[in-house]
Amino acid sequence: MDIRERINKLRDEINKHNYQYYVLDAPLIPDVEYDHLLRDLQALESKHPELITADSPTQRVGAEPLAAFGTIRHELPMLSLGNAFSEDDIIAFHRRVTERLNATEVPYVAEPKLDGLAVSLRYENGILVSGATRGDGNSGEDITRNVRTIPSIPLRLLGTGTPSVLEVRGEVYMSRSGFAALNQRQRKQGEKTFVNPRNAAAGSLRQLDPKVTAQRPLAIFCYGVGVVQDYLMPQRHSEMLMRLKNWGLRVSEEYRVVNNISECIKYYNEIEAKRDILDYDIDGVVYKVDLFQQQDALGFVSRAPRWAIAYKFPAQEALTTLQAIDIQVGRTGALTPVARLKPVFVGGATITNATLHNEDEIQRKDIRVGDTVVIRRAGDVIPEVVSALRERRPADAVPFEMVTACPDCGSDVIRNKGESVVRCTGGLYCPAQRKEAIKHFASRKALDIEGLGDKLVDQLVEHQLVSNVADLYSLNRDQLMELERMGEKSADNLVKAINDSKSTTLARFLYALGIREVGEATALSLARNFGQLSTLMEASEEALLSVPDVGPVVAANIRAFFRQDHNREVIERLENEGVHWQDLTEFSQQNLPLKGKTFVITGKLDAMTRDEAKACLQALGAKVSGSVSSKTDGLVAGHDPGSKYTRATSLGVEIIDEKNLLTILNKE
Ligand code: 5U1
Repeated sequence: MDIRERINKLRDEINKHNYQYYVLDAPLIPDVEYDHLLRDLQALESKHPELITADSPTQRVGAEPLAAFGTIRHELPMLSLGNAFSEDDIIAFHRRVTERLNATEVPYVAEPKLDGLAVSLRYENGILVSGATRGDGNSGEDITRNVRTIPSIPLRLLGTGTPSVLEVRGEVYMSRSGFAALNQRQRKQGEKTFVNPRNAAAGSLRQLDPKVTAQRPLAIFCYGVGVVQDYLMPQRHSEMLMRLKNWGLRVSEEYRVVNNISECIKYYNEIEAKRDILDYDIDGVVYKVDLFQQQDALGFVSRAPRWAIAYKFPAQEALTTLQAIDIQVGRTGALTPVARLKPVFVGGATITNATLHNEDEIQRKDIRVGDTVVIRRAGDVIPEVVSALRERRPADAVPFEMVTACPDCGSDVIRNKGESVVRCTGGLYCPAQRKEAIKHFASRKALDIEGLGDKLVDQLVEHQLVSNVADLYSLNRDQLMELERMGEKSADNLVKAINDSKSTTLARFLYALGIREVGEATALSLARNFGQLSTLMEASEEALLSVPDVGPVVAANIRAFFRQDHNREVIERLENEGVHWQDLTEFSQQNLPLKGKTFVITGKLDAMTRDEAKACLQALGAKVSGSVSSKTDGLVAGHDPGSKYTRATSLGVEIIDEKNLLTILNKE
């Protein structure tokens, strides 16, 4: 047998044992023998490095740590699940399903709902090529190098006849026993311990150094598929689970086909009763319509399938004393009242803080400092204060009053009509918002400072080199070179990029200020309508309301922002540093390029929502109408345009596809 054959044979042998051990939980050989096989393979590969392949079982851990995760777009979105909290919710779900399908009996697959992190794995011709977090459902972080270290994730699928492309969806988690061992190890080494298995799994999966991930006891349960190419799909989800298992992917042993509501409820009760003896955390069960054909017929509502639901276990609750209410300023300026609690153990963790959501909730629940309160913790959700026990209220309990100034920077706070959130208005100045404000300011659609990424902003703020956006313009190469991973050339490039950003447009500058709800389109509208920053800064509410895309809330946000001396000082400094743009006064409303034109928008656009497209067109002076008539100048048509498209073509109205729209809007 030649070397290549010996290597391949060893790899097949090791892959088989991985499968037996990690997927079937039925090892065929003792650990020492397995180690022996692995060492033999390592020895052969080190003698013949030219024969090493990425899917070899020796190649789980990559070499160098990454500086940051890249992004992976999910070819099919990763969906989220609707929640049910009672039998009635499940009955209602079943009714919706049967009514839509016009069927009396619908088989479901019931599965435990793991309390871990959703991931998507992509196999091409049977080889693992990438792994991504769920992210926002459309794209997530590229964690390929980390998922490769997880022993129950095969680097190569077993068997032949696998799809040319297979996206597998599943949950990465840490077993309870693994979690306990990890924390013990962390304690011994004087390192920080983790609060619960979910946090530990999340922290481990999001390590930039895959060697760290490799040392963490992570595992996966696969529960579905995304894109599948060149493969005859089975008719049922339950069959697909079997196929995943046969390909070497780990699938929960606990899934079951259930045929009616009473079987669904029975399954829930059985799993709940088993919950404490499982070696992993679950927070409920999931029901999925078994037949793919029926799933397709049911479709989706927004991001959640109509054919599946999570029936969550009741949250865990405990009693404790509310010692104080602090105000926390979030990265975006939202002020959240946070309960400081007498430490209490609930749902597997000691809780000292819990959210009180907002001032209305506190008033509605009549919660006072000194009260005995009920704390609830559900899965990965931040613990919350549910209620106060009035009968235990001490005479000196203190009612809550919301602050009128930001506790971090002293700026005024604002609460918009119809909103429950109170926000700090010192966006450019407030320390709590510092990092976010700078990241936003430097982002591509704002001042577009190439090379000034999130990590660098974190460092600049942490090294106290930058405390607001104006400080960026006095940075020099020597200061930058003190930062991690910053060489001479990168420092020079960044200084140049910062300098180049000084020449901008008023619209970009306004967007860069990060005024609440002033997105790109609104900023463009404001720039076109006011032409000059100074006019906008002094604009009355009435003047602001006359701008397309500006309603009372946006107007109030703009006025509150420019009212803060702190913000005005930063703007003045930016102008003194040389940030400039062309005066747009000549673009005042009469000269807007689409003045007098009427458009209708239909179908789904990729680059923006229909509302954003509408605002952008309005900013250029166009009218946007809801229906097509002979007076319509153009129909902007995205995907699946529907009847407006038919009507427009029959009336001879010009059809504008998304590419043309972007050209019109000058966004290409
Ligand atoms: N077991 C299981 N967990 N889980 C989570 N199945 C499952 N399916 C999911 C999610 C988010 O989503 C699909 C139904 C789309």
